[in-house]
Amino acid sequence: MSTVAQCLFCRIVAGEIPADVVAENADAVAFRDINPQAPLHVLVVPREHHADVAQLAAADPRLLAAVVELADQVAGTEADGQFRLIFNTGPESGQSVFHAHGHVLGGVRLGWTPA
Ligand code: DGP
Repeated sequence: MSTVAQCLFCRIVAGEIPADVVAENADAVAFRDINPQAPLHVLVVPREHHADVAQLAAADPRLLAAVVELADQVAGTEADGQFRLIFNTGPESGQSVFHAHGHVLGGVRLGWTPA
């Protein structure tokens, strides 16, 4: 875990670390994953720091909805509005950055092999 000051995605939101930003608004930022797993692989993060999606949902459901809306907007532009939205939550799920983020995947027919 990192403090908010050290948080990688807080630093991307603040513009301290470069990222390929594809969309943003007052609530959230969408940028391309550094290690894409599909033709469309964008991360959507709330500007405000929340450690994971469950904590985000509990603290501010409106902000979670804003994250989902920005994901839909990006997929509408880049993947015909069809996408998978994944929020890894906890290390066992594969979460490695502890700032809530949705993986927006699309641009190809997706398989179903989570394990
Ligand atoms: P997760 O494993 O669910 O916590 O996803 C974290 C994602 O963040 C992972 O797919 C790789 C991506 N990532 C890690 N570091 C960077 C970075 O510095 N820039 C960008 N654009 N993506 C990053």
